[in-house]
Amino acid sequence: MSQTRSVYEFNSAIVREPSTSVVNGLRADDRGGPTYDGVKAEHDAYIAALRNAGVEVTVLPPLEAFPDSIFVEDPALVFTSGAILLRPGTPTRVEETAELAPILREMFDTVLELPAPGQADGGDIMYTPIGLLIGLSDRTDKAGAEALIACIDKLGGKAQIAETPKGVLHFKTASSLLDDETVVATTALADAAVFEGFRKIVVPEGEEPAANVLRVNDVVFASANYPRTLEMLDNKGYRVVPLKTSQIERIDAGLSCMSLRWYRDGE
Ligand code: CIR
Repeated sequence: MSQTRSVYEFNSAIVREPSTSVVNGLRADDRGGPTYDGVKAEHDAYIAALRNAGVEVTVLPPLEAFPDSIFVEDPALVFTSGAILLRPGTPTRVEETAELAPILREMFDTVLELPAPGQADGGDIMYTPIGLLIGLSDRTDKAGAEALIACIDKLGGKAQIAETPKGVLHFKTASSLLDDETVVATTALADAAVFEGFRKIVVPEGEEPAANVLRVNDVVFASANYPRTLEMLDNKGYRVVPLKTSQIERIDAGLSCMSLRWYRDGE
C-alpha cells in the first residue's frame, strides 16, 4: 500500500443504486424518512460529480432487502493493493458485505476478510497520508479495529485507533481529510490526538453535518445545505462541488458513504 500518490487520488469507484426500501433506512432520530425519488436524485448527482472528477464509476443494482445498501462505504475498504470485507456493526447491514464480495473479488486480486468477532464500518475509517485512522464507535469495536489493523498491515499499510465522539454515528460523520495536511472537523473532534500535526478547519456551530466532505482528485464534494462551510472552504482555496444531501441526511448519511473509491493501477 506504499503511497506515491495522494490518498484522495482516485480513478475508480463503486456505487449502488438506492432501492425503494431506502425510505426505511436506519436513523437515530426520526425527522421523517426520505423519499425514494429524492434519494435517487441526490445519488444521480453524486455519480455525475464523481465522473466529472475523472473517476470511472461502476454502478451496482439496488438491493430491496437492504435499505441502507446504497451506503457502500460501510461494508468494505478498498485500496490499490486490495480490498477488505468488513463486518458492519449493526444487524440489518451485516449481510451487505456478502452482496459486495463478488464484485470486489472480480476487481481486486487480493480480498481479505475481517475475522470474527470484530465489527467495523467503513464510515469510521479515514485514509490519511500518515495511515488510516479507525474511529471506535457504536459500529466499530476494539476487536474489529485491531483485526482491521492486521488486515491493513497485510496489504502493506498502517493504521491507528481513534475515538468517535459520543452520539456521532461514524468517525467521518464529524471529520474528513481535505488535503495532505488538512482536516475539516466538528468542534467535538477537531482536538483529537490523531489530528495532531494536521491543520484543522472547524465547521461553524449549527453546521456539524458539513464536516463530512469528500475530497476527490482536485475537488471537494461538500453538502449544499451548509452555506457558511461552503464559503469557508471556498475562501481557503478549495474547489468545492456542492451536492444536495437533504434526503440522505434523514437517514444519517453524508457524501463519503455513497462510494468505495480507489486508484486502480495499470490503466
Ligand atoms: C446507517 O445507519 O448505517 C445508515 N442509515 C447511514 C450510513 C452512513 N454511512 C456512512 O456514514 N459511512
